[in-house]
Amino acid sequence: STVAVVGLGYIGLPTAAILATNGLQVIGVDVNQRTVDAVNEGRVPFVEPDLGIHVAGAVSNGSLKASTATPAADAFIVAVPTPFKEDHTADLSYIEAAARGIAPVLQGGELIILESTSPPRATHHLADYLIHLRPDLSLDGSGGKPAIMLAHCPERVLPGKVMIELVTNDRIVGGITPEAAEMARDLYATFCQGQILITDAVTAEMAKLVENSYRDVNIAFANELSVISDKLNIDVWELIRLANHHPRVNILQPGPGVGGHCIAVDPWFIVAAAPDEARLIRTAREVNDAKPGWVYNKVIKELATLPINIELSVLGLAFKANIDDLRESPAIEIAARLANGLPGRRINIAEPHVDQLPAQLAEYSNVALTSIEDSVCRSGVVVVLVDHDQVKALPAELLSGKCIIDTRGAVDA
Ligand code: SAJ
Repeated sequence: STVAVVGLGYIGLPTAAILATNGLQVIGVDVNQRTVDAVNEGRVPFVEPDLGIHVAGAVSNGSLKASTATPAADAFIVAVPTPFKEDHTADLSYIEAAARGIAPVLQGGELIILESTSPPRATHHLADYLIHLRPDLSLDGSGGKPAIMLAHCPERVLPGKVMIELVTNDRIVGGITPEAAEMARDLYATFCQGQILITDAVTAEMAKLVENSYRDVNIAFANELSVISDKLNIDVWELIRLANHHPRVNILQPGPGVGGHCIAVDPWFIVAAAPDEARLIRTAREVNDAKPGWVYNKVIKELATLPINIELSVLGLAFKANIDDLRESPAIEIAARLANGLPGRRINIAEPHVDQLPAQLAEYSNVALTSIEDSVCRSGVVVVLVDHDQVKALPAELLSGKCIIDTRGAVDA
């Protein structure tokens, strides 16, 4: 059978490639002609380990093709962005655009799966929108009209381990109807070795949001502890290490804030759906969003009494350790505020995973990109923002005598 995967990004392209290498005929659909051309040449337009081999193999044996037009197919997987708007509600316009592509080619009997992380009831919204575009079809065969099968199957893969986690993770499949859920389960069973758990669409949507909110709330707890510990003048890392010896306590690690495209976004979809009830989830977001500003103020305070020729070292820009992804990074936010707030003081930024400063920092003449060692050696104050392995490996001698603000507990000071 044939599957059309709409949206060839970080989730859609790996899913298309896995389906194609497991015996299905797959057409990847994307609005971006360059993405389509790249895939048709067997190339991957972004970095993800092992994805290239899968795409190249599937394209060369003819099981994967890409197109800007949505073709007729037995199943459709929608994996388009669902960013959040200024008011923290989700922007469903990409899902609606995907639906406008799918609607004309439907005949009845097709399976349509929404994979994008979505606010509660987005799958119902997609279903209703498709029926609005195609009033000759139904969701359950009512009125004698042919049915289309709608389901939500949220992705849960960790960037950097996508090709492994796609196969090994358990999957949640939520149907608008039980028949839709069963059809979706059969499709994922072609490549998923984990358990496939069946539920309704809204519960599946919430499960994904809750997983990331759970992590956000727990990181907020750690971040709040770091601020309290600073006030009480105790070492938060020792505090957490000791408390975690309790058999039922497992506190996460504080940091400069929460970055990435999921954990800092998804909890807002729950808050938007239940604003009066989601108090803890909202507060956790606020605690984590406040952390970069707190770190900034702390650095400014340390530097206030130091002569202007004492340089500042900033270690790490990525949103977490050992990746090159700078988008939505609290480290960038802090570095940019420091660059702006410390005119005349030289700031030596080290980020071993990039070879040029990102746009947010490039305009400042007081900022330079350099190596970790050089950054530390020339500076009197060192701010650690990312616990890259190279940062953790810094020898203690290099750091001795310097003022160190370590937001990750990464260095041995
Ligand atoms: N962080 C801390 N302290 C910690 C753990 C993380 O400050 O103890 C920070 C990180 O530095 C980073 C942010 O939180 O800035 C998020 O990093 P992460 O590793 O927790 O998660 P992501 O964003 O890379 O991926 C998450 C994963 N979700 C969960 O672990 C519940 C992944 O499985 C999801 O598929 C992904 O979000 C997604 O796409 O939703």
